Amino acid sequence: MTSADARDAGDAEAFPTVQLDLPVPTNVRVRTAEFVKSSVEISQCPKEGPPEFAVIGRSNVGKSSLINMLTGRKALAQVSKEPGKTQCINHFIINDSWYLVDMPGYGYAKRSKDQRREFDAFTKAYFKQRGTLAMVLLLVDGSIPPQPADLDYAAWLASAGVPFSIVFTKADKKKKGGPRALSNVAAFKRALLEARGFPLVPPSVVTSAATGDGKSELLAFVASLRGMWEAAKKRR
Ligand SMILES: Nc1nc2c(ncn2[C@@H]2O[C@H](COP(=O)(O)OP(=O)(O)OP(=O)(O)O)[C@@H](O)[C@H]2O)c(=O)[nH]1
Ligand SMILES: [Mg+2]
Repeated sequence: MTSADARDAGDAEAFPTVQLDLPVPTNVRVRTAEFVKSSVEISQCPKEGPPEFAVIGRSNVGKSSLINMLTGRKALAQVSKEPGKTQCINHFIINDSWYLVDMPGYGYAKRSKDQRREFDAFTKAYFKQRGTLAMVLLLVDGSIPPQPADLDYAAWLASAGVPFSIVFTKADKKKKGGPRALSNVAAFKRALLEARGFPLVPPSVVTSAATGDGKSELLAFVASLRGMWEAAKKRR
């Protein structure tokens, strides 16, 4: 363990974190993953049914890459060095029983203001209206210091009552900000608590689409949430 890792581990324990009472995960493994459809309007999205896990985050943060990493498919979701690649809500069905949903990123400077507003309104409406949305995975680049746009998005999700967890991406990349800077992951959590007034830090996983780090942890987390979803459905 490097000293930075040790500091991360120490900090991780120090943050008050939302504790979910999750069932033991079953059906963790991805056996099949298929593209279902792209939608530019909520009315075009597949009929509500299976639980959905939607991936959101700044343009270029690695949303599509994460979906490919989780499903073990190189090009299921389209990845690009150019930001703004994903322009629709894309549903992928996993094991014929749950959805991974790829979303257009926010904060892409080259889009016009109107276009940005349109994408933003569309994804936010989806988060508020979709009855089968189990969890939003908010992706945050772990290789750079906390960005206001990501903190703003987390604050919006919380204020709108949308359940979300944080997936830190690009853990393989060298951290920017100098050796004495707080680790980016810890700094982001601290900013949520201190600058944005969160009482607790949402659940989080550190990942790399390049190395596969965090893959089994995130799949197990999602499987537990599906277990919780199924149990809640039986009670309804
Ligand atoms: N080193 C490294 N690069 C990554 C990782 N994840 C994504 N990338 C790179 O980051 C760039 C953007 O990845 P995408 O998956 O297309 O990002 P996105 O969030 O879907 O972007 P938009 O669809 O434009 O919103 C690509 O060049 C990826 O190869 C990672 O974990 N590590
Ligand atoms: Mg994308």
